[in-house]
Amino acid sequence: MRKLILTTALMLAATPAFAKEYTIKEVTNEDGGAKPYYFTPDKLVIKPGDTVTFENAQEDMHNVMFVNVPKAVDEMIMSPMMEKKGEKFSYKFTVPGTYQFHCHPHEEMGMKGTIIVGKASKPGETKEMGHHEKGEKTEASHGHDGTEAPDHDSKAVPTAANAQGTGKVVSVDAADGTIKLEHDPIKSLGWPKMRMLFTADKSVDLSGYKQGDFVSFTLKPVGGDDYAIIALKKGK
Ligand SMILES: [Cu+2]
Repeated sequence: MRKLILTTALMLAATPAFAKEYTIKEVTNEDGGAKPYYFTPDKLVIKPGDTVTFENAQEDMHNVMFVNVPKAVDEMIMSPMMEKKGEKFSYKFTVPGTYQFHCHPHEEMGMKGTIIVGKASKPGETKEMGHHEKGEKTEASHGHDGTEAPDHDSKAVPTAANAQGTGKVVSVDAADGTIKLEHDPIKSLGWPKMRMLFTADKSVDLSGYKQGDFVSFTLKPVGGDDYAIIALKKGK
């Protein structure tokens, strides 16, 4: 009997008495500037059992993807795309360690953050989560029949099919085969209006384009999260 009581006491001690709830906001700074998109706070230290809620601070597109997590985490932690002010995504953290996350549409603009649960992970104790896998898989299975694996999560994951877009030319480097565009939102990829540098396929002639031109274009996934322009024409 005494043994049983002791076991119960140990179990109680291991369970956090008061799990806390935290909020991280996803912010678009309308004025642009050096930090147009960010999470706030972008660093958080919590205890196992605590819950973090990500909340969209305005009408804009953001999401949350955990890209590097403790090895014992066996699921992809990822929110659907959020578009409306006040939209939320919550996750309860139970595995201790260091978690790194980003907003997929704004990753390249530095929209990312870190959550430490209990104790920071040492080097080698975390793993990359494969949110790139989907694109690579589709790329690998890019057969002549054009069939794609069924998409059970099309709301949450940007699709890896070709995508159409429109936008305005910011700059062109025809010799380098790159073009910077301020593109309009691309719904099928979950991308908001953004400035992005694209590589153009060799078949695309960039020499006739200049700053300020309105363009329509087709993007093709080329592995990971990268897309190349495979067709380009003037006008929207
Ligand atoms: Cu974002």
